[in-house]
Amino acid sequence: MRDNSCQLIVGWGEDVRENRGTESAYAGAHKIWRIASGFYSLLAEGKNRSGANRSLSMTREQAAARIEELRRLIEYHNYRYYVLDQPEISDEEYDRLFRELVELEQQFPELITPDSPTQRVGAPPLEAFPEHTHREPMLSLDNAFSEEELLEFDQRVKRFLDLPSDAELEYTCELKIDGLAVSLTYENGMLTVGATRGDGYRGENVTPNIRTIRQVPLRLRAGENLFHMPPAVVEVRGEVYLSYQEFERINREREAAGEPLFANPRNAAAGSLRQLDSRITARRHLKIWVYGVGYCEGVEFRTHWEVLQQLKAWGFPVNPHSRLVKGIQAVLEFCREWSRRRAELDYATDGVVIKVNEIALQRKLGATARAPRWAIAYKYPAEQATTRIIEVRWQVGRTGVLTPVAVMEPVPVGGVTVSRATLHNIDYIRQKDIRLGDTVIIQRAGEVIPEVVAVVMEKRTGQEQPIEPPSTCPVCGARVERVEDEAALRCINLACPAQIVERIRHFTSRHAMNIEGVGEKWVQRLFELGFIHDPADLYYLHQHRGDLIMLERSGEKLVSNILNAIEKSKEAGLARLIFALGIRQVGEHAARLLAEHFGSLDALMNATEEELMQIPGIGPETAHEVVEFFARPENRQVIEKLRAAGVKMEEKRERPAAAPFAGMTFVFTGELEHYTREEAEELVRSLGGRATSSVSRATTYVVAGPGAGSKLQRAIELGIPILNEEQFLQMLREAGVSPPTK
Ligand code: 9MJ
Repeated sequence: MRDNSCQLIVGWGEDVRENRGTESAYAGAHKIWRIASGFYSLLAEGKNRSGANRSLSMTREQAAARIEELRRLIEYHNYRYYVLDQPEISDEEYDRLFRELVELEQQFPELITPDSPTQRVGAPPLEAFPEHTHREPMLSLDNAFSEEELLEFDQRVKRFLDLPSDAELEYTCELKIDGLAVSLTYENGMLTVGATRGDGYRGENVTPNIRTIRQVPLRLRAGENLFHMPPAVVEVRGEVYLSYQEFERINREREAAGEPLFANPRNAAAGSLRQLDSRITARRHLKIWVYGVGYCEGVEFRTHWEVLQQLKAWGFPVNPHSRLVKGIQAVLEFCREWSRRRAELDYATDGVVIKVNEIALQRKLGATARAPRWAIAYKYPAEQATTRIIEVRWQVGRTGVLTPVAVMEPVPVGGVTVSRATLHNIDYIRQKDIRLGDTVIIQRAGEVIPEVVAVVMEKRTGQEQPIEPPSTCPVCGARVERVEDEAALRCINLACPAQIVERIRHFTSRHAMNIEGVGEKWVQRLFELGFIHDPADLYYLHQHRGDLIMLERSGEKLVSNILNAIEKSKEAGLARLIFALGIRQVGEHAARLLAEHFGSLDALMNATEEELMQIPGIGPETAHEVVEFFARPENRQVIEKLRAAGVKMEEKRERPAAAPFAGMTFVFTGELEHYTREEAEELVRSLGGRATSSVSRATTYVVAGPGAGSKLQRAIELGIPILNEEQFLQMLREAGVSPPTK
């Protein structure tokens, strides 16, 4: 791999060069001339003389011109090598150009700019990643787990677009890369930000790490196929990944160094992209495939296929297996082909992404709060393997639920060795008649925990033992109760050490308060040693600094890092704090809705169930759990301890509370052109309103379309305002919802 630049700049000892064979090692001077035609004449000289000698005699202006020339040449050759895989010059020639640039920049450091190829090798470590708000949200994709679900998607799209059910739409099919979604912002053609997806709205600004990915252009190329000048601003979306080869190399090195291994390439890529020290990222050789644009100012695309071609012309790697097809049958063919052929690839894919090609149709289809309606991710069938259950352990979660986990003979499944799988709950065990010692089929799909799916009955020997649920908690010995209407067993002891540890662990976890360095082991240890009893105790750990340093496998630096991370987390923000509290039913999404609606923890703590249920996206169960949680004195006590420690409990509301229809009741009658009645009712609810089927004095508006009958009559009798569809659409627009254009 052409990575010697690292050694040149910081002098690392490790040799990460990979000999790519002689096909690339041909003299390319004449080609450089061609590329640089009209611009430069210094290169030939540079080959005969040392760059250092020459630069000594250069004026600043000459140096600036040469620096610019070298940057363009180096980026061009990076592009040939890393994106096209068609190098034009040998590694030695490339090195010479690079070295010359380094020397010139050393001599004229004021000429170093962020888009210089020398800036790809990693910068000094950051304290933390700044937050980055995406100009356009990075939505996730709905999934299809079977061909039937793909056919349904196709029908749904056509229904929405008012097309006949046998119409053949154009779709793009792209391999679904199993990596990490990122957004790269270019302003006037220059890379300014590289950010992770985060929650879709806000991610982490990991620009120094993104820069280390050689395939990422630091400036957009003005390629031959260029249709447009670089847009003023464009967000380019893609997936960062690690090749299997690189993943294995990293794990071999980690093994040799006695470090824990990464479970799969995706985790390794995530770990690498989230390195605060980008010099470490640079050594991991991340790669990227880009597949779309988010916000884009000044360029209009007609089709998604055109977007992909433009991305290629700008110099990005676009997966060569992407295909434009007509009709859903051709999509199914593509999916079948690649679920067979995925093993040929040197990177992990977990499905196929299918997108409606025409952008005008994409606009008409729009998006739900979660995902676009014009795209779907077809997931390859789960991978399965056979192994034997050796033991069953009952794990106690943070809410006390006991989950049976099968410990099995290790077995590879889809490239990962699996030795544990969930048995879900006791009903599942009974239904499948799973016993200790059974040979079982396990499967794993994507990120979900491996599960036991069936017993291989032919392998039964008669020695297998039934699996019995414990009557007492395996950790604290308290009584175990069956949760009403659920298959779950729960340890009733809120003070159960396993529950406490899990609650604190959840509190510190990445999507919660994100306290780095305080993972499973430390939480367990600090709890066992009596330093922490609840999450708030973390913020008082600094009082025990001396004791902590004296612990085994501890030390000044480690304790400082931990205490700093804890201190920093005080500013994590309200949404994270609400999620971190571990209220049942309140996941990340609900926590964000609550934070945006209430703006402070105090306001949330005083909310009633009715108020909570008014928030679009918050249902009665969640509302109930929230009120229950804050009614408990022990929870309020923890919150007061957090407050006293200075944990931030308020948040500016960046988006208005999304309940513009709060207090309104709608009745729909007759046909609507843009929505089915169910869709319109759902929309009203999502905006905080109510939708009912009969007209009464409590009705705020009746929306009437063609064919309206008795409900319209009743509305007239009662004097209820009647809206036509266009007036309703206008209300939606004012509420920030753009209706599908038909
Ligand atoms: C992946 N993961 O390869 C999308 N993706 O498009 C491709 N993801 C995507 N497209 C819109 N090829 C949202 C996500």
